[in-house]
Amino acid sequence: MQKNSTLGEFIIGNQKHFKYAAGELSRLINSIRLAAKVVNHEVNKAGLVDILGDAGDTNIQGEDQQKLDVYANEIFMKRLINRQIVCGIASEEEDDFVTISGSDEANSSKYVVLIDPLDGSSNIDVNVSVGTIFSIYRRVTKPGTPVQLEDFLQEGNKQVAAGYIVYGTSTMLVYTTGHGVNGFTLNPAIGTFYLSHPNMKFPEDGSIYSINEGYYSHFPQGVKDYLKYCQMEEGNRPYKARYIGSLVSDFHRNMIKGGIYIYPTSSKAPQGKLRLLYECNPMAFLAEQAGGKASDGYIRMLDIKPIELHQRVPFFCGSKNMVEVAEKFMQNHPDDATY
Ligand code: AHM
Ligand code: MG
Repeated sequence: MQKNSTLGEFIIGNQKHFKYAAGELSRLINSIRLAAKVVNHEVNKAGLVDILGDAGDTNIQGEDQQKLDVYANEIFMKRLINRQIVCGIASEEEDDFVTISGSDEANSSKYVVLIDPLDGSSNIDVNVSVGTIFSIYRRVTKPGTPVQLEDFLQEGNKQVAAGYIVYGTSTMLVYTTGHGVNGFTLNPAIGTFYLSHPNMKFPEDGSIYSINEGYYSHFPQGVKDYLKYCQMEEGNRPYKARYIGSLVSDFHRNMIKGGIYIYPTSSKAPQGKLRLLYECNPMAFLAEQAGGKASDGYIRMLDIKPIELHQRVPFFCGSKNMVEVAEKFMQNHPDDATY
């Protein structure tokens, strides 16, 4: 598919890659694309909240102003539910998964979606990029019956598609269906995503490390040792430290420039902070599809068997060689593998 083709054209043009229910998956990705445009519109107006009223206030029509993460959650949920193209959704913003039934189409739908509607939302108030992360699986229970928890608690290696939208200096949708990673940039004037970054690849090596180093004293020894390694004067080191505090943006930059992102366990967050199902697995799938690597420091992220919807895990992700070196430092402390 040539550069400059639209996302709509690309989705249709690549249907042949899917083994089953291709039309259904295409329509699902299309719905995410449409919801992303609505959320993008709202995110871009975020600075005007100071003029028009704070979240939590009542606006001129007497409606409550919403926080953007709540709004984004509603948009994605509503779009997917109304179009009746998935049988279940789990969102970082919801306590439990949502079962979609009603029409024959939803009842027979084969896909479930897991979503973090607005990740890094604490960055919105300060005009820093945020993102949406999504992950799609085929259900494992029988179509036509209500979805079950086991449909969502699948290993990341079972994902059929995953992606993110980064609301940055420009808005991009980046996704994979297991055949490489492609990035599309929104032309806001006409509301169309164009293929701008075909076949994205992590450089095998890099010189950027992204971690919240403020928590250094709380990190496990393997991470502390790796950070000292990053800062040592040797070869292409010391590395640059770059941490936006918005996973999607940090990942996006590292994929383009080469780097590693780490959110480890700490004495403050003994399981880590990031969620396996909504954040780590989709990013890990994208990373691997782009030639990168992702793990919990010890085992491949995509092979971790989830035990609960909102499970947290430590996350090491990025350029292959960098992740492998970080893993070596972790493996010197095997006791930290149980968290
Ligand atoms: P969120 O889902 O509450 O937005 O938290 C996830 C975000 C990531 O985007 C980011 O990398 C991380 O939290 C930053 O956390 P910290 O401020 O602890 O460094
Ligand atoms: Mg999040």
